[in-house]
Amino acid sequence: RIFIQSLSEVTQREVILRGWVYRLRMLSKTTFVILKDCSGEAQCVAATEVIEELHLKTEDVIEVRGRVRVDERAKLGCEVEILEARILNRSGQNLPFNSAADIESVGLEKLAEYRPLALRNEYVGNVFRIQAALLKFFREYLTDRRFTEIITSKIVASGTEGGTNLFELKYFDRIAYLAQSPQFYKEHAVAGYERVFETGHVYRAEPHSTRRHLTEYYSLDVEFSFIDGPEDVIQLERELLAYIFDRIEQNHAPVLNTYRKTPLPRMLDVPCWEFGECLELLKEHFNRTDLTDDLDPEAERQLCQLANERTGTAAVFVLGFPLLARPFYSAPRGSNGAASSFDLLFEGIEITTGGQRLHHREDLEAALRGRGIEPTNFENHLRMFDLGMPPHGGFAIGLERLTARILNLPNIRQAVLYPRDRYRVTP
Ligand code: AMO
Repeated sequence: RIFIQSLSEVTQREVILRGWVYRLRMLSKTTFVILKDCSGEAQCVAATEVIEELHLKTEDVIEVRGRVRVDERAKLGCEVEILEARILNRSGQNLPFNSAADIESVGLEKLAEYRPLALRNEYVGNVFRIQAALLKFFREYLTDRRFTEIITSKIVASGTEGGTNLFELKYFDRIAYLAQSPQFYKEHAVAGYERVFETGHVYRAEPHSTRRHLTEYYSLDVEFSFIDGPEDVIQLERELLAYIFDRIEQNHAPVLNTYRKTPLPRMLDVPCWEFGECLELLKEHFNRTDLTDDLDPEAERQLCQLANERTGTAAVFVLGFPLLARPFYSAPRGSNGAASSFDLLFEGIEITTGGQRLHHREDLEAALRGRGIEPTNFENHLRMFDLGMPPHGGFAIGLERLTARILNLPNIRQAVLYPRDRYRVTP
């Protein structure tokens, strides 16, 4: 058996191909079968009566024995003359759509409901190929810089991010929670390894169905020690994303260009604006007087628009959010109530939160008390800060949000194989 991608290397030879019938074009004498495997699409040709006898239809799984012959008109520069075709499995009758269909008309619901069929479609399938590449380059960059990959538990005893969006889990005779993020574990791990990263699912009980929220998403977490301030963390993220985007452009340009018209942002040039400065810009340019301690989705879009006008890149780091609006582990920035905590706004939406963390146990205890939380409730976390905790910081990127922005997908669900939201737990 040979993959379709290699057909042009074996012209005049007999080959065996296996795949799906992607398109069928029946003329009176000849039928063109566009066969698809994991490497591409090939034009196969047979007498129409042979195909009729087989009752072949699109989406059937077949094996073809054939001879490869040069044909300039075919996409690959060659086609396969079918000598024998065998059905490995028939697809069902009346499928809800055809994998070669114009996918825009199909709708998100059906695409998720009939995933295997959707994945055979170029436009849908390539989203997850690019997503896999993002993950690969994320791992590659960090591993090459002495970051150790860690894998931590998603069944936990407390929330890490504050707020009420925790999923409760009946855990034998007690209550546990699904992890909102690996925040505590990655902080513990930097006291052992100095530099760590983790990729994995995390859970947020988001009751609202929006285009940017999932209840289960994939978090790309980074944490490292011996930083001097949040700027070091921001710079690492610039360099990491610059590396990932370079690799995507080098290796996947033709696919990328089918989704976006503009090149990927030059991440090394992304500016960093103070939160207070952002509020003033929003007031001046968009008459926004309603914001105090956080940005809303509209403000994120507006700041990206301003960044684009000023720097040619629709991305900006916003640093110095009000301390009390950020989780208790955030380090302060100066003495005016700001946090050493930032967001990265990217083409209209927040894709990252990060910052410098508190690393002295007393400061963490005070931060908890300041939020009305009794530190003893977090003793299992706090005791790790007695074991030699260096100054550290890090960030987390939501993989689906990053994928959706890069590929210009309006809804985050288009960047998840099996989306989970308030109303969906199947398939
Ligand atoms: P935060 O809660 O801001 O920070 O999450 C980090 C990033 O995760 C993504 N994200 C989501 N994606 C899809 N659906 C959701 N419901 C959702 N919630 C968040 C976003 C966001 O920027 N521990 C910190 C990170 C850190 O400081 O290292 C944290 O979890 O892209």
